[in-house]
Amino acid sequence: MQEHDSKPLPDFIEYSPEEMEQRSEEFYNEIKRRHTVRMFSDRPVDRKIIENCLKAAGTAPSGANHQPWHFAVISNPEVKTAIRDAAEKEERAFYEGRAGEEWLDALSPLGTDDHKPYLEKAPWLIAIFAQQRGGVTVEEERKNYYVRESVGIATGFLINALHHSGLTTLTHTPKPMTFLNEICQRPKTEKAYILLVVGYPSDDATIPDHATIKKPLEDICSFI
Ligand code: IYR
Repeated sequence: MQEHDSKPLPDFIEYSPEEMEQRSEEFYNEIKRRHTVRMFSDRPVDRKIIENCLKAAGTAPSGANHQPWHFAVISNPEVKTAIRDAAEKEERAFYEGRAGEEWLDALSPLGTDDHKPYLEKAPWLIAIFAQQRGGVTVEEERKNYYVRESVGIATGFLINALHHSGLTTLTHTPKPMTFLNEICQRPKTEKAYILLVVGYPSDDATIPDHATIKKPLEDICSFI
């Protein structure tokens, strides 16, 4: 390996094979209770929980460790209303035809439409931005690498952390999402990636049957 500054692996924990099997099963049992929810309660959620989950997201692997993400976290009701208004405007055009027949057909079992009340109701919105330029500190202005992969992994960590904390999420993707740059005051060099809606589910929350169809192991992997 090339000469570089390094330290011994600081915090790896070795488990017995039995513990490993148990932990892997427990993790699966926890993560399979994660469901995308579109019916939120307005019950408040402490900022500290959101901050811990964002710290977890920030540990994700990334291209050259440049951590090319920014999380704009919104709880202000006026900002939420502005986001809802802008998102519903785009979604109206989407559902009125911009999506095309094939896409709308794929969405029909989910029951989604241009009505997005959760953008005002849920206590937290997290607008996730992908940075084309940056570096290992925020002062740097270098090229970033594997930006979408890195931000996707960090978003996965965040969704997992929020679920583990006892919250539900919706990975919302209004199309286009460019309005988020202006509302969240982010530079044009950042691209809105996903708008995560975070909170408790409403008491009458449901999930579409369609969303519970998960491909079995043999259909998602091959051991070669
Ligand atoms: N952004 C729209 C449409 C939508 C698209 C996909 I792909 C989904 O899995 C769900 C919805 C909306 O949020 O309604």
